[in-house]
Amino acid sequence: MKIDRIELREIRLPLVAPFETSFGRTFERHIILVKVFSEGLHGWGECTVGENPFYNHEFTESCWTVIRDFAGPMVLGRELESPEQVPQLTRQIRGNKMARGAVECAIWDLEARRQGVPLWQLLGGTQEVINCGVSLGLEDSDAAMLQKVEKEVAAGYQRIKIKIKPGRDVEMIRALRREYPNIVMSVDANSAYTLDDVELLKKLDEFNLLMIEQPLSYDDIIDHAALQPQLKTAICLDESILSLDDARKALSLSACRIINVKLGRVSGHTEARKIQGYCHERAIPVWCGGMLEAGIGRAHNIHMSTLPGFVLPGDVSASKRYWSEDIITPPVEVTSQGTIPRPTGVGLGYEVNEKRIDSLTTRTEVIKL
Ligand code: OSB
Ligand code: MG
Repeated sequence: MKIDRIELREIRLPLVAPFETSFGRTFERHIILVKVFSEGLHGWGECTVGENPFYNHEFTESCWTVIRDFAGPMVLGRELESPEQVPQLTRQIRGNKMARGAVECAIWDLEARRQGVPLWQLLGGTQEVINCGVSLGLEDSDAAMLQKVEKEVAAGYQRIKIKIKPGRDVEMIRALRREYPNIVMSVDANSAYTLDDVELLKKLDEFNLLMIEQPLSYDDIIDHAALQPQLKTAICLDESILSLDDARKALSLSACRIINVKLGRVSGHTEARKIQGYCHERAIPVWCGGMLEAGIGRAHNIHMSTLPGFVLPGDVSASKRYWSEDIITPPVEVTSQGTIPRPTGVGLGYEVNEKRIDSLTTRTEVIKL
């Protein structure tokens, strides 16, 4: 296949409720969509980057520039035998994986459509349903937090993840555990702590958590390796893992016992699949993380989560938790068992609502031969 045209657009999509992590609060998403064209067919990707360089170094504006000026031109007009060649074509770009991953994911969708198969099949997915959890943003009060937990437990989600930060950690989790002693619960600090906080982090061991996600610096492996043996609870790395090499290093240093895989953070399906394969061989559980994706990114996450290494519930939840109306139809829905059946249609298996996308678009750019 040869990519003859790439359309970029930015859409703005308000969240149904603000989402707060230790690094800030998001009210409205600014999302870049990538549509790649080849021989009369097309594929869709979504750039899973934040609006600010607060989760990692990338942000919407940096990705727009990197895709438009570098990643897009590097794949345009190239004869591709497989989407797995895309990381090679863009390897000259250092970092900026979310930008590169958006293009790579679009080409995977295109290839699945070209072959007339669902994307999960092209990727080698084996699971018929994927297991879903939710990620709950910070709230000012424990009462508000409890209410959100109650709602999502009732909806059937298999795991509840709570965002924490200094001052909203041990006592809040204690309060939630008092009401919900038996649910599968985890916490995510988004790098809000340092090794000076070991005593505080040890207190979390009391609460039978499935994992503590990314307690220390976003770019650290070594300090996590010092922390893990001091905790009973498994550490899960998110921000620190950008590649298979990072996963290998983290595991060989025992810096974590679980890995969160995010498509954008690791530059797309090719690398995500390598990480899950490596972990699966070693019985290290992985799960699919989320970046407040709209429907296209959400759909890519669903397909990735059918791979055999994805053994823990992911942050892949229903569209309606974030959007009054998604950009795909039907919206992503989750069963009362906390599962999503794998899509049956070709490519992403959802219809992209181009009318809605048009109405949300704030800028467009066409890259062509
Ligand atoms: O660390 O997993 C994270 C959202 C934005 C940035 C980082 C993270 C998150 C989430 C949300 O936890 C997960 C979701 O999309 O539901
Ligand atoms: Mg995280």
